[in-house]
Amino acid sequence: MRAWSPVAVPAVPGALDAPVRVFDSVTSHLQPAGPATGEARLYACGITPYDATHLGHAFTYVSIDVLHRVWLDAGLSVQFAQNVTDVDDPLLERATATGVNWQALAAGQIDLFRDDMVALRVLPPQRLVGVVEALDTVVDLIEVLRQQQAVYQLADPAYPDWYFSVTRASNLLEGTGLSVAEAEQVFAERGGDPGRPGKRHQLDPLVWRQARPDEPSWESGLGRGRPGWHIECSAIALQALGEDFDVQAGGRDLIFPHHPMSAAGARVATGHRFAKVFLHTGMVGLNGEKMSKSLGNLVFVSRLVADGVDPMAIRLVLLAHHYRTDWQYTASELSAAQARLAAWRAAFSAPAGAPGEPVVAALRAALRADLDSPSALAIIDEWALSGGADPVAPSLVASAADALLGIAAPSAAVASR
Ligand code: 5CA
Ligand code: ZN
Repeated sequence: MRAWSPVAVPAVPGALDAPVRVFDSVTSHLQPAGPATGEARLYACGITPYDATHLGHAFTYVSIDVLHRVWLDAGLSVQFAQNVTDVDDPLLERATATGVNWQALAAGQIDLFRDDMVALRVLPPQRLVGVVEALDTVVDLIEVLRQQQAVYQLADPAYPDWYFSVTRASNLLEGTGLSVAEAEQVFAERGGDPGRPGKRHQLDPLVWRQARPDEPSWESGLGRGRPGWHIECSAIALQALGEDFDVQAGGRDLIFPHHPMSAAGARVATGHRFAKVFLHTGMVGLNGEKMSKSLGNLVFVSRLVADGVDPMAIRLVLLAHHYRTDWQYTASELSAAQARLAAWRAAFSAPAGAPGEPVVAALRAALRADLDSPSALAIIDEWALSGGADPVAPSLVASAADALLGIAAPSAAVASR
């Protein structure tokens, strides 16, 4: 499907000879991410489009966008793919509960998501792939697994669904910190069905669900049905990026079961690693609870923007938190970001400032060391406060803030409000 409009990224003079490192959840260590030269390949787990972009989603995608920008600044090209879970249980449940057509619900929410990503200046993926448009790819991957007897059909006469055999993949729980018993519990909480009779292993994930009355379904060699969740990302990522790509990214709620399950299916099918590094962002909450569609405690990007909040202030709220931390949104976060944005813009439009080169070098160093955006913001704060006589500094630091952090001068639309 169509992604969203491109976002211009200025080139920033100078270079830093340091690898980009991020924290890999599987090894629990900082790891180099992306090659030294050439092309970096990135997959981000996309939205399930049944509720507009909340600040939790925005935090995850802005964090991933910083990695994208840091790679570009390091001279790499970036091949970026993202899925959209445009058919799955929660979407269908919401459509039924609200009496709307599931496709119309998804289409409307995907449009809102695109608008929000543009407002937040998130660089678009080259491939934004919906599950519905990728059905053949998903079925083909399940067929490869079937030839290897890594999937099986349940002996349920009503609904002989297909499952992936997790015992075929080694190290399923590596890096999750979970015992098998704990994993079963988390699996049940996040869409899994550990207790279903007839499964070979309680953690086996559904890969193809036979058609139920009143559910969308498609013909395939596996019977009429629809894909399970994890296998969709295995198939879409492999198709868009190939095996052994650089980074698989998403929120921390995907540490288990989604990412290990997606990786396991892909590994068994291809004999290669899925991704080299698994990056996970912290969870954003409101009033002490994780912000989630099911809890309904959401702050929407589109709502804030409609209320006249500058999207760059929203982006600064998000960047003020390191991508690996869990945090709670409060209104005072927004006022602090608005004050910071005003101070930066004043400094960027001043006739002169303190020398810019050391600022750019420090920004690069902070961001290449595990995407330390809070330090990056502090570096620009300090520069903006210090003042100086260097006439090229304001435009140099402004271009670095734009290229690396995605914080740009007001757009015509925002300025005219
Ligand atoms: N479609 C699947 C991924 S294949 C999915 O998890 N969709 S989602 O709409 O629920 O979430 C989209 C992205 O936002 C995921 O990466 C998820 O981990 C992240 N996310 C969801 N809630 C939060 C939150 N409260 N804080 C931070 N990130 C979140
Ligand atoms: Zn995914």
